[in-house]
Amino acid sequence: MVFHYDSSDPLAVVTAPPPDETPVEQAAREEREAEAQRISDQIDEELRAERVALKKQEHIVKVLLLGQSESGKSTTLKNFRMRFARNKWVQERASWRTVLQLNLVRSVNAVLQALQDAFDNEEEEEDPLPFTDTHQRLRLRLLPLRGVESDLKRLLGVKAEDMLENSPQTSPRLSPRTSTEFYVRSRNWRSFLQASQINDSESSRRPIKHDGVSSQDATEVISSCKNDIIALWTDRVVREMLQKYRVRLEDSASFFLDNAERLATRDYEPNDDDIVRARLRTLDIQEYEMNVAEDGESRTWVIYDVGGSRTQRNAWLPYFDQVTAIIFLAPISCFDERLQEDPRVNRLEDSFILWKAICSSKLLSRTTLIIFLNKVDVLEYKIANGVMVNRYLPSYGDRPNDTQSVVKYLRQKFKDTVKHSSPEPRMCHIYSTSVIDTRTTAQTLLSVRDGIIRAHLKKANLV
Ligand SMILES: Nc1nc2c(ncn2[C@@H]2O[C@H](COP(=O)(O)OP(=O)(O)OP(=O)(O)O)[C@@H](O)[C@H]2O)c(=O)[nH]1
Ligand SMILES: [Mg+2]
Repeated sequence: MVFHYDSSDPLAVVTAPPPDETPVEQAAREEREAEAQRISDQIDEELRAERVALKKQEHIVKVLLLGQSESGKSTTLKNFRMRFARNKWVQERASWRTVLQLNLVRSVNAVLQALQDAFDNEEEEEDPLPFTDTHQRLRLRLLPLRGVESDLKRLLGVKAEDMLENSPQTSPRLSPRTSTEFYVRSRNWRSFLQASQINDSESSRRPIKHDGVSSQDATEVISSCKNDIIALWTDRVVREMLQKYRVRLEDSASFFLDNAERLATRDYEPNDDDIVRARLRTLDIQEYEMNVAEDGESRTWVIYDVGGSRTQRNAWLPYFDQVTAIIFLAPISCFDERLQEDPRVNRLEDSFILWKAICSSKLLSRTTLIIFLNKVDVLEYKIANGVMVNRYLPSYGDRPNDTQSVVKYLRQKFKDTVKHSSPEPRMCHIYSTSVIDTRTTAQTLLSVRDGIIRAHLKKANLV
């Protein structure tokens, strides 16, 4: 660009070329000016792109799943993916096989450990359980599953030192649970499996080999133990033993054991109901992007799944910024349970403390809040088995000891917390859920989607 001197513009004199400029100087000046213009255009272009990106960001719906450990966050994420990212979900289905085999084997080993401890204890009992040689034989025949548990963990990327830390505890009388939870870095396990897999289009069905361990060998051992697993789990004395010692197995252990006939076969392929039961503790923050359609329009949703145990909660804060909605998972069946990481704390109380902190956060004052009163099926089971809620929750008083009344009571408590702790008045959507029930959860998620979108659009219009 060349500047022309215009005496009518007082500023033109400042930018005008010197009157005695030589042709060489003029060429150099014009080159400098062209370069300056190029840089200026580039900056404009970058700013424009940034604005477009920001605009796009505004359209992205960000959902954060929060709640204590084992509340059902990852299970809710699975339901989201199953409903809104179906193709990818179906592609990944087979890769859950190793995780489900591990869940089954861990459940069997937990029962075996309790059995061994009971054998030792019963010797001193006045009225011992009627154990027979069959029980000893079953225990011996199922011993190889210990090795299979380590092998499957290794296939999923668990390191040797972590296995030691996560080995079963010994005394059912002293510990409410027969085994502490194992973990794999859940973001990595699938890539770890795939890296160990033979590469071809049918890879998910091919045997996996890693470090001298083969998934085929593990599957062989599991299927050869199938009848013994079923015999152990359906044995009357073993059931009595579990009750007598109040052995608390992991939430889905009975599901895996009830389904051993199907899970412990050579050609086992997981279905959706199995996968929502599969347990892998989340240790880091997982981010899943999916396209969610509503009224013919598709929008990008990013769902963040966090680890819920106390040591993981510091990592939540950075995600509070810019989040559209929070789905808080409160397992209402856990009124008689304690936190695994701090056995002094009742799990329901921990959920209320967390919920109060979320409601009172100024950073989240404009975030849509949704709460899932989860594990209603477990609550129902406990009540059907005679557990009295007011024994653990004195404030429940003499209200009826039935599921509906407990849900109603707790729903009101969570609602009251929103009202009393939020910095400004706000709505909160409350659902009672059992997120292992994929059909009913799919309906809930549609309602959740509509609620989030409505609030999102309303907020966008107000800005
Ligand atoms: N019966 C029953 N089991 C459930 C329900 N929701 C979750 N589970 C089971 O509870 C276990 C824990 O669920 P997760 O979704 O892994 O829990 P989480 O909140 O992600 O836990 P962390 O990753 O440790 O923070 C899994 O075995 C689930 O299948 C429910 O509504 N009913
Ligand atoms: Mg999780």
